[in-house]
Amino acid sequence: MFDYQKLSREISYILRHNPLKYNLTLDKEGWADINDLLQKLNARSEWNGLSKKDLEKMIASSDKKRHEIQSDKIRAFYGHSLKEKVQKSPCQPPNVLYHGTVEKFVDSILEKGLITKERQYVHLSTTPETAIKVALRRDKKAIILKIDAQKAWDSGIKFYLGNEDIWLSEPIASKFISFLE
Ligand code: HQG
Repeated sequence: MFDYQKLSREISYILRHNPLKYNLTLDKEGWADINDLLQKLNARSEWNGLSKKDLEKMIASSDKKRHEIQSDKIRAFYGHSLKEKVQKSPCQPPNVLYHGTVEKFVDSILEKGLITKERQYVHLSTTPETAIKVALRRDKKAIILKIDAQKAWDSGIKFYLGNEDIWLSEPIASKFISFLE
């Protein structure tokens, strides 16, 4: 039985930051060949015996979708840290997205808009529920902002699909931001 949390971190590292170190090539959309990946991992004693079934279990047992498998390929969702390289193309977002934040940031957000801070992109949620969860990581009281994603996209701000709960974007000017009633 493998430690799937550890495996997930390891695979994120390989696919997001350092595929070359493992002699893996990713295609334009970030996909790596599962058999190549397994071969590299199996060469290490810790992951000896690892199979595709384990990768599937790893994804199923994670609370967040960090990876996806399609037939014989696997890729990591991206956007979590500054170092990550985006391999996907911009993508038109839903009309409205949400951002969960906390009271102490509100004035600054209304002044400067949403900025990326330590990340490569601003994280936006597809539902208010997800935005609330993101905000509650920081404070007991969540502030939920509504983003006019359609207008932001029309104005040239780029959006990228993160996973089914999260979209990523370039900084969002305050004129596209309102409070969720
Ligand atoms: C705030 C988790 C002042 C912003 C979750 C947020 C999420 C500003 C904080 C993902 C600002 C940045 C991302 C401005 C934005 N002035 N504060 N102009 N603009 N902020 O952690 O959105 O754990 O970088 O509101 O699932 O909280 O990484 O972003 O409070 O999707 O897997 O600055 O983190 O995923 O904080 O969370 P973060 P976030 P992982």
